[in-house]
Amino acid sequence: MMKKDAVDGHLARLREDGFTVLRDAVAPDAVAALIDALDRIQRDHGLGPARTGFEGRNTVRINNLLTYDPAFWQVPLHADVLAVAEAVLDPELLLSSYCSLVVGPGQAAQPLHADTQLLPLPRPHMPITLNAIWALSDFTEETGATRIVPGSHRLDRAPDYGRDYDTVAATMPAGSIMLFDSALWHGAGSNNSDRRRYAFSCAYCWGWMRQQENLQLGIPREVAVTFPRRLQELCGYSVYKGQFGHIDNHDPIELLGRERGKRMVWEASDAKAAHAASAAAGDEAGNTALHN
Ligand SMILES: O=C(O)CCC(=O)C(=O)O
Repeated sequence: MMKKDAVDGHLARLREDGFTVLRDAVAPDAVAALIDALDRIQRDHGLGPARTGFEGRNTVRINNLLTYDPAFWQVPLHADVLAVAEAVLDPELLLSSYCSLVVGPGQAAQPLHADTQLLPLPRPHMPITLNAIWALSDFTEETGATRIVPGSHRLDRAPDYGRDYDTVAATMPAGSIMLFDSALWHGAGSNNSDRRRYAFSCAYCWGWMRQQENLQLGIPREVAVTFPRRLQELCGYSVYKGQFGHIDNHDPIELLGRERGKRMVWEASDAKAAHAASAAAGDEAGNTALHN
């Protein structure tokens, strides 16, 4: 479990620079197993590069990753990433999107963007989504480390599409995770090496927001029932503050066969009022007994 001081350090860097890096966050054997799983899934499912310039025609992105292999479940559940994400957002956060980013040799740099720039919010704004880029390969200038504009999450605009800006490469060794505020200007770098650059993007948003990927429809129920409870909640089988996301006054986690989920806010208010009334009645009885 990450110590509070360490969480605070990451929060301060996120506020100031818009990004922070967790070093040695993934053990080398876990990194190797995840790369093997990505290669196997790509082969077994005959998956190929993306079909748009933005996604990269020499970049393999596997969306809806949780449906492919339990090996991928651990990624959104990374304890240290969640500790920081919950501090930036809150513990009722959701998984917004989760995909692989395997940038092939020769892939040109991706246009700079901010992940939530299409949302009609005045900028700068509070953090609404926190992205975690998992480096499964060494992220160097040559292999196509993500390019970023430090501090750009505090600007009042998003970048113009396709324009060149001064950027820095978010270099980090394999096993590191870069967390960044979704308002930060960034994009995959060009891969000028002869190796594939393996990574994940795993983004978390507030529980009151619409997720980027529709995980409740995208993940078949028979797969979702096998997830650990926390992963089910992250995927949207949960309610925010006992209000947003309910189904007929019930927590959607119950649709996955879980025991009673969270109480809805209305029921909780009644329970609170009943508790207060019985406490007051108890006091009255106690006071009456004292005075007799
Ligand atoms: O691959 C990367 O380094 C970043 C990818 C990215 O920002 C995106 O696809 O939105």
